[in-house]
Amino acid sequence: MFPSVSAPEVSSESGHDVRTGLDAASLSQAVCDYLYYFQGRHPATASRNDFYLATAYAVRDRLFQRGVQSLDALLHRPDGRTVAYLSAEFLMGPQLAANLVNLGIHDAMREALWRMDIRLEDMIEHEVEPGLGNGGLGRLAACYLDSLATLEIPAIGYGIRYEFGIFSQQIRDGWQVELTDKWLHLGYPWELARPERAVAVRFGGYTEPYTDEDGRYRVRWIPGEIVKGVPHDTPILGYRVKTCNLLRLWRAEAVQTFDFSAFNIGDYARAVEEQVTSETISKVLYPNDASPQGKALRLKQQYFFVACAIQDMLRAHLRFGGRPETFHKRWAAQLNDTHPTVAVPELMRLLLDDHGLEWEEAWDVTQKTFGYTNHTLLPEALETWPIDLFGALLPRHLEIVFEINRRLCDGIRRVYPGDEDRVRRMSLIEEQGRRSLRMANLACVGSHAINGVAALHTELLKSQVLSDWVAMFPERFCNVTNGVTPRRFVVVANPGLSGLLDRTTGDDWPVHLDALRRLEPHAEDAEFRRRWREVKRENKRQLAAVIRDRTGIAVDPDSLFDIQVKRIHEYKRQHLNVLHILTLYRRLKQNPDLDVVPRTFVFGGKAAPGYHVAKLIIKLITATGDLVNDDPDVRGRLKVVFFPNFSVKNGEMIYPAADLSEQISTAGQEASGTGNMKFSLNGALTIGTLDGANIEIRDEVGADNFFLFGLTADEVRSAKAGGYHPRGVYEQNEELRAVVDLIASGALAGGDAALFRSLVDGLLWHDPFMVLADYQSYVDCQTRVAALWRDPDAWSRMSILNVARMGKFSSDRSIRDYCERVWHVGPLGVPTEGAP
Ligand code: HBZ
Repeated sequence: MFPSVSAPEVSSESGHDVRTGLDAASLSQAVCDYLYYFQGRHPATASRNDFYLATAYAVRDRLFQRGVQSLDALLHRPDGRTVAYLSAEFLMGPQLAANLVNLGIHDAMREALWRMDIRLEDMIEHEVEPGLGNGGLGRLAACYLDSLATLEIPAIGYGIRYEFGIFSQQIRDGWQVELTDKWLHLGYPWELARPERAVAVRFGGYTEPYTDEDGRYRVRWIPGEIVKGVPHDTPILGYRVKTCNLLRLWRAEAVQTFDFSAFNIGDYARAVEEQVTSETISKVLYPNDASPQGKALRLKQQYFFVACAIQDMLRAHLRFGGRPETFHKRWAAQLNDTHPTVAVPELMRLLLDDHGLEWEEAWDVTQKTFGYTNHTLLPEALETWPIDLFGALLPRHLEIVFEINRRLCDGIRRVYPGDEDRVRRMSLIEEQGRRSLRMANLACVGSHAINGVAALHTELLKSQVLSDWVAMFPERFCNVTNGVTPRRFVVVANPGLSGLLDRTTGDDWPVHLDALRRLEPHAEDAEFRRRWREVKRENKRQLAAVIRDRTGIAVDPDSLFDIQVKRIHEYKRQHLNVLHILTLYRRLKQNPDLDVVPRTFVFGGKAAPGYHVAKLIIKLITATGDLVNDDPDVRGRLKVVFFPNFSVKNGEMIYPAADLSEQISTAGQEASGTGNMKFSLNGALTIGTLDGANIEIRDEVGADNFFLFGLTADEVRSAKAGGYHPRGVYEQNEELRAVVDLIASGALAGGDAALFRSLVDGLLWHDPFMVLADYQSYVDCQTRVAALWRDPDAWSRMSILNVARMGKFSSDRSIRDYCERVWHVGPLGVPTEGAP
């Protein structure tokens, strides 16, 4: 253990504490010092980026100060567990504003910069976010880091420092175009590279048996390739607490074991080639959010960061006096989906081969260490790796996997004698077709806890995808409904609403979200409702200005902002939303004097670059906008906007401006959704199906305050089992038929009837996501939405009640659930009941 030493006293000539002071004078001095002495710039000639970097560095000092103190506190309490959140994605969003809020120095920094004639808002606007994730799963990891720190749970997020994150999306001629995301090009000030903590990661080669000095049979792995993992640390400060955790992302670097001068030119080139190959591992995030590609590089990425993480954890454990067999008493590791699941055989390998544990003991440690969170029921999204590919890259791991599987299958046969079908289903190896390793099964067998991310999702996991596992290991299963951080998604994103909430309920709601219940009586106060609407109106005005700027489309802030932002996917049914828009459009064409509620439909989200139907849906949306927006019969009453490049930063502008939140996935498909929570927390009403966390949101806010439509998950199943004929639905519904025919006619595609043909045929003949089946129910529900909108007081009342009743959906509650049900940890590592 380290002796406790006090932090260094640092002050500038002016007497302000430039490294740690939180007052405006100290901050101003700190920013200035960074400009001069770190960046070599004079304030008079410094660019906006120079100021941004200097501001960020000044904030980062204050974070690391707390980070060092947090580590020190941890070292003095070596008996508790630290959470390791293993995730291939962390979608952190911009850091400046969130860190200022968490430090409680937003106003002080504004004042500090103002003294230098700089606007804090410009700095915040200038920031480029690291898009190191695809969507919900990556953003959830970021919300959980925020909550872990806020709840003062020691934790590290482990992942990959992709050089290029999720592509940046442009819309050209109505189509998505992908551009490389160069988030590092102006420098990323929030991280600190730690080259001295680099670790080696091995790939390929072969294994050989040997007998150790005690005469025991052992295996050694002779790798074919070694790559260096260099950690880059970003401090994660909790809200108004001292705890500052870490996000540790690994960058792949070549190991330079060559003396280049000794090589001839040809070999030099080959050595450089090797360097390029090694460094490719952390180059780019795979932009698929559902169907895994089965590419060798992706498996390399997964093993790369997991091997770095487990080595890092084991190193810390041993350094502070732990023994390999007590690893699980120090670390609780969570597998964020199956992507990090190779951690299971990796920990086994280290314990068996490097530390000489017996199988049973190593297995016990491993199972007690890991928990597995499943995020999807989509069968095509369940990861498998061809055995030959896996074995070529990780030969020792494959042997360990086979042994895990042998024991698993023996166990199944003992419990279910003669049930070979069950053995086949639960086996880690898929024997049909190309033999492959089922990562979800590996995650299940290697974890003591398995959870889904919303109540319905966990139920469906238990009754469908993982039913065999529930039968054999029922005690492993639990639900942890997702949550979102109210700090980023309300305090930072919606200052207008935050101020009103502070004044009305007190200012503890960001950490005790249930306190928003105190709003309920104010729903009956007409003056309060007026102020509520004013906040929303201002947010809409701001979004309208941004929409104009980015798309050229003028939208009316007084219209109903009806918004769907999320990844583009058939199961999320953006095209159902389009069918409704075209229904309204047709009604207006037939009767231009029809009294319709003016609406602005906003869409945003990325399509996986290889997912053609999703890209066609984007084109359908933009084509609908082209048709509707300037039609004189519409008279500006309907506007359709595709907001390009949806990201955390753009989300922070969009959620606060929404009146209506579209959560319209086919029931049984969306594991949870978290956008649904972000919208509702910002006062949008939800139109949604009984899917994912929508169900729980509706339970909380009350059925009267939620626009429900559509088939239930059970009804979807039986409709499909009974032979669903979308063509019949089309034929029997005149308005639906007209709308589908409109799309098929080519009227949205400059007369090109072929453009949307595949989409239309898909709906008419297959419609796996029941778009046509839910159409009428959706349109009817939208009619109820419009009727309510005409009564602003009734709408505001519902909006207030939605916010008031969202307490459950704070990620703080989710993290408390994980601590209790999965990790058995408490603040500062104090064990809770059930700890191993
Ligand atoms: O995880 C999402 C679910 O679709 C959503 O319902 C849930 O709320 C959220 C958090 O639990 N899943 C994803 O975002 N999945 C991915 O992004 C993904 C990324 C790479 C993959 C597979 C899935 O290979």
